[in-house]
Amino acid sequence: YHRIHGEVPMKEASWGAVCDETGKEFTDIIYEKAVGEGIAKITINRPERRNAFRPHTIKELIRAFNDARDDSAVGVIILTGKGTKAFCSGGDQALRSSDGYADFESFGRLNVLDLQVQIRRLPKPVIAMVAGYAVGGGHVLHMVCDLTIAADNAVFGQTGAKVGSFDAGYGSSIMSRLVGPKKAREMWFLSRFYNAYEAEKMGLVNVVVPLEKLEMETLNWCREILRNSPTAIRVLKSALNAVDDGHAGLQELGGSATLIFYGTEEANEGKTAYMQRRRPDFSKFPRRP
Ligand code: S0N
Repeated sequence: YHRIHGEVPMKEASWGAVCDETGKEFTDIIYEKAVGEGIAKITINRPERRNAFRPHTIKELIRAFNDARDDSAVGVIILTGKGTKAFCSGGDQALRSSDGYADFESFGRLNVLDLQVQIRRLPKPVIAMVAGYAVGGGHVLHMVCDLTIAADNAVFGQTGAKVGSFDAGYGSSIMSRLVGPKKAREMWFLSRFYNAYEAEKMGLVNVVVPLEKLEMETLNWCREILRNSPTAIRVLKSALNAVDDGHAGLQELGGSATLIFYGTEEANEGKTAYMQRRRPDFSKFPRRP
């Protein structure tokens, strides 16, 4: 039979809070998993700063994403911001120094770049759930996610040229892929903000929904994904990124191929023969056209 879009029943999730790996509570993020469902939700929790991130925020995000990656019960991850005013407003400008962003440590960092790579390579879909502003480094974060569900109050834009910074990595190359090279230049050179519907038209977001339906709609997308083959999705994610990510993209895609190959009798024959100190017999395995 043919399953049609929207068949997944609409229901709220029951969220359970997750601590960090040492049992301590996170300070700059909220990390939750939906009870009985394969959904993790990571929320940047600095609403008084429009969810701007400091190095510590990024460290916590990286730990939460690591946990979600390693938890085989999790199949899809939501990244969002606390409250309705902002998804994320980028790097905390109050902490910007001459060598990056510095909080407790005496040296600066741009560790958000590590987080971007982590999201990109994570073999599970990451969905940005955006209410309010997704600007600056916060805009780049939603772009590196696999899908973006936007509330009708969402606002998108890059501020780099205005505040004296730029993301010449994924922030430029992925944007150009998403909206095309001319529009990408417009976004970066003019530092304009775009509303949710303009962003949808530009190809920056998948869908725009009323603010009050944002989480429900995002959960629905998660549940639809979770009905599908995790291996197919894993390989598709790495395949969709492979060309743009060059050697690293191919390595990710190749890793998935190896993982799948390990599950075959043919691969097992090689390992078993080694362990039994005999010559492997691959003669029975087909040399497919
Ligand atoms: C988001 C905006 C548009 C919201 O405006 P609104 O609603 O009028 O609120 P405000 O009154 O402006 O803000 C409320 C409070 O929040 C503070 N705040 C907001 N954003 C930030 C921020 N990014 N850093 C620090 N504080 C922030 C306000 O100061 C205010 O506080 P109070 O109440 O105490 O006055 C508007 O707020 C806005 O435009 N924000 C700034 C957006 C911005 O320019 N972000 C930085 C852009 N750059 C990056 O993100 C760089 C990212 C990065 O790490 C990087 C990556 C790769 C390569 C290089 C870099 C690099 O750093 O250079």
